[in-house]
Amino acid sequence: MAAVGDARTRRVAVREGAATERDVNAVTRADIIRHGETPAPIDPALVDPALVDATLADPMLPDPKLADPALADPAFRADVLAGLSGRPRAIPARWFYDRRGSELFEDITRLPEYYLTRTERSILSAHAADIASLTGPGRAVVEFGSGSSAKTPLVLSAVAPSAYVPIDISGQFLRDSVAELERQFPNLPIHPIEGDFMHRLALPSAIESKPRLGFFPGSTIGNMNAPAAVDLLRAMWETLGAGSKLLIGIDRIKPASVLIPAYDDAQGVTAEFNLNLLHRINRELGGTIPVSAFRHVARWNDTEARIEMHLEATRDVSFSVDGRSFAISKGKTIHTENSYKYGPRDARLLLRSAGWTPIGEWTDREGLFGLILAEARAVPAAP
Ligand code: SAH
Ligand code: AVI
Repeated sequence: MAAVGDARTRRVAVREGAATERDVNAVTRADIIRHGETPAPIDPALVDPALVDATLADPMLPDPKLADPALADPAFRADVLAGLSGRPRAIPARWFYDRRGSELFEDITRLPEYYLTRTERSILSAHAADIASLTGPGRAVVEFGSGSSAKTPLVLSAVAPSAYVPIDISGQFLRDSVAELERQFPNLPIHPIEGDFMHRLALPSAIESKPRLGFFPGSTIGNMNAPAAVDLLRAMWETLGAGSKLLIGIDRIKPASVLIPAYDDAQGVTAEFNLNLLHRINRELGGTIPVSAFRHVARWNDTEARIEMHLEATRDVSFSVDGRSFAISKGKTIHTENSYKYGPRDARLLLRSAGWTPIGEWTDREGLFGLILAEARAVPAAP
């Protein structure tokens, strides 16, 4: 999937799959109108209604897709049905990020216990000049899982980019953050891509000839296990190309007494973020899950060096999703997220395993969080 268009006529393509002309033209009228333009005629033959993501629709209009499970994202349905049928029960964390989930994640980033965001931001601010001197000007910045793009201005202001390509699965949130960045950087061409970065994504042709800087902040890499993380970093290498650079934020291993509260905060925002997945299943897949019969659980798994989030049934429950029946006994859980933490050497090894050579590294005074700049190099054979 891909997005094309210059800063004036931006189009956000939708859903996973190849970057076909058909995908690229699957835009919503709401998208065009919101950018203050006369709606361009869309060739109906090129628009597959099943490809138009509900998150792109005007939030003021009732969204028929959300009311009809038959129109729900097939990948979401498949992951949920497989995840509830499998043992242990598990649903991929990327499905947290509907509109509400993205908003709740933003609330998490402001929690006193969630040290990651403010620490990474402070590292970026303190070392912006070093980062800029190692990257050089004129690069197209490609951000993976851009979310609200809250940290992006720090990077864009420092590295004098030639273009910005934010990639995120949460379409409406992506569009809102692009609108905000357009106000802050009116002369910067921005080419958003709504899509799953775990799948191969074609970059906009407008940045074809430009050197690239990948930006992958927030320790989102930690939400993948090691094989998936290496696959993704390799795919980024292929997508961005030899000579590209990657600025990546990776959270570090630290005592459970710091980690657990970061994922189980006193105000219950992380619990709401986790439970929102069940609400999303009910909303989009016609589920009948009794959400109040589940509680949020955050555990530190020291052997795996990861925080695990689960939803635990507080009583025996039975429900249906998309017409299929499920039962979960009291005390059993649905595993909803892993957040892997890395020591500094582990993080560098992870990058090297995927062909990225670290060329700069920064941390905060307490060593809570690591920011690494790496270069896509052909790796020489062993000695
Ligand atoms: N980069 C931001 C947001 C991190 S939250 C920060 O540092 O604060 C993780 C973001 O990645 C969310 O915006 C979510 O929608 C997006 N995301 C998660 N899985 C994704 C996937 N598989 N493909 C694309 N975006 C994804
Ligand atoms: C996006 N990701 C890096 C967050 C994390 O810390 O693993 C998601 C999150 N889950 C609970 N709180 C925040």
